[in-house]
Amino acid sequence: MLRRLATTAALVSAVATTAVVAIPSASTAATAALRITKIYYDSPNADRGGNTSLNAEWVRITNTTSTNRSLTGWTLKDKTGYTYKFPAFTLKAKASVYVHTGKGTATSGHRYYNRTWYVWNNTGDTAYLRDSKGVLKDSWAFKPTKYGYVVR
Ligand SMILES: [Ca+2]
Repeated sequence: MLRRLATTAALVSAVATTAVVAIPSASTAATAALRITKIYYDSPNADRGGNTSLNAEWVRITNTTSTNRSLTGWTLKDKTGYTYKFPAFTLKAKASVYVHTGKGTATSGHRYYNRTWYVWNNTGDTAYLRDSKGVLKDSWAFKPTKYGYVVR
């Protein structure tokens, strides 16, 4: 009986190991051309909802390739479903764009959700980057750090 349990445990372990190995290889995250590279989910100081504070909360998306890439119609979304949708937009080769939570004037490097309250949960959240067809291009489930941001 003990032996049988041990065999079963070994089998479960082997299956679990296979699953763990399979997830990264099936994911596009590690090699995503357009990648979420930093999330400042907890803006400095108390969350009082001022526009400066809201804009200190942001997500950085990086074009890791050496060619310009269109982000037109792409969306950035949190777990709750708060969505920023890119209008006609091109992210240049090796460039990054910051998507801020608050209001502001959109530029080639800074975009704005135009929200009046925070998007990214200080207790951890998930960011999803999808193309104009809704295909998931990158995602990042993050846990809080002592820095208030996560980077990769
Ligand atoms: Ca936050």
